[in-house]
Amino acid sequence: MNTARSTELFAQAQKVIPGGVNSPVRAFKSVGGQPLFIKRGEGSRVFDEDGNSFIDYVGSWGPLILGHAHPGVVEAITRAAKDGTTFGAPTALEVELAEMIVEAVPSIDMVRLVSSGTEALMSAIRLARGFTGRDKIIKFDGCYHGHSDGLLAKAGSGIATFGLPDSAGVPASVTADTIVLPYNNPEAVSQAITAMRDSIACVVVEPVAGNMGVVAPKQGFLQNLRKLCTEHGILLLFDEVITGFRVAYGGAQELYGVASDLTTLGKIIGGGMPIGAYGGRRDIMEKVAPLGPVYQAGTLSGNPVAVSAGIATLKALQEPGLYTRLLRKASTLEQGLAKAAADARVPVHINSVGSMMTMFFAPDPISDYTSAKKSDTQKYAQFFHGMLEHGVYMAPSQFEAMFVSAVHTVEDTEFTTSAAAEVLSSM
Ligand code: KE4
Repeated sequence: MNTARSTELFAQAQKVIPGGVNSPVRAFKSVGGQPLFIKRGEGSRVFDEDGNSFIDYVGSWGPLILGHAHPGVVEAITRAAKDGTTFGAPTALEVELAEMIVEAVPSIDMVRLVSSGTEALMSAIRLARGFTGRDKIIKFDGCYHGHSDGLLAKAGSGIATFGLPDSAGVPASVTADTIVLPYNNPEAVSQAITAMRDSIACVVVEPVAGNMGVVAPKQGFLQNLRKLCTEHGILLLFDEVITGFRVAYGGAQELYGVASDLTTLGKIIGGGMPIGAYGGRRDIMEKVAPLGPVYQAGTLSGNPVAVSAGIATLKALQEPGLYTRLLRKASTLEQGLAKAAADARVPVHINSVGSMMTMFFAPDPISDYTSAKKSDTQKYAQFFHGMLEHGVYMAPSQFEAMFVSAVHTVEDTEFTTSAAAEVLSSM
């Protein structure tokens, strides 16, 4: 595959951008090789600077449930931009998107729009602390909630001990209030809450984990979190930046029938433009400035261009039967990949929820970060590059989700599974 132009651009990029990328995972560090510079996308495909074409399952890490350059979304962006890109003043459009979100997620009475998922989580955590007057938070190992200091924490020595910085530059004093527990482990949560009693402001969780690879909540895990939080006056914060409008129109809350007190959103609600949101119970959201004492602000929060892209996206997602078709497509792909691996006798476990999935190169089922880390990342890297050579762009990391969009075709699925059969049998 000719990648001369990407190679040239990567050399150029590394001179002026750290690692040559504006977000680490794009650098292909965990799969080796050099990143491809993408020139354009259309539907289920991306085209790189050297003219190579790929069926895309990264989907920009989640936003592109309608595929690349969806005509309705592009038209909405163009129309909005022609009227001005941002005013720093309220607009009717952001009210329309807020109303659509409130209508889609019953637990959200009010919502504040921001410009990234990180900003949404950072703000929601501050709000949970401001509302409860408590400082500690619980997060789960392997879950990622953006890069604000308090959430870049790894597990401490034991249950209910304080978290340790998971990045240089994060003070230990900040992660001391972050407790990191194993995902899908109700006992650990009960122990931590009993030990820390009424000093915990919130439990933040990806209701379907996407950042250790896809890991679904075990039966009762989310319901147990709901019960414990209610009993102890702890706010339950569902980070639905990935799952929101992905696993169902109402997100994981609709899929699993568990309502959180606060929810964060991003990705899909911006239709590919920069956006984030946090929302929840009215009595909690009324603590947010200028109404209440919890400060949060943003120059481009709710800007008309991103909001218009989001509105167009959510309107398209309301098409009857869309999620059913999406699930059927994803299931067909999953079965095809699993069969290809079985025929090639390569041990894999595929975890999927709706149209998000991960193919773990591991002999045993994956239900938390400890088991996910047992995956053979070398094998995954080999698979990734083999698929790339065959014109299929998978996630450049074993520990990420891949996404099927509403515009992936049957031919895409067949092409992908036959490519996988060839690559896996050569491994
Ligand atoms: P952003 O700040 O990247 O918009 O959102 C942070 C975030 C919050 N919560 C969840 C569950 C997320 O998955 C993310 C961001 N996801 C990563 C990859 N899974 C985005 C890709 C990247 O970091 O480049």
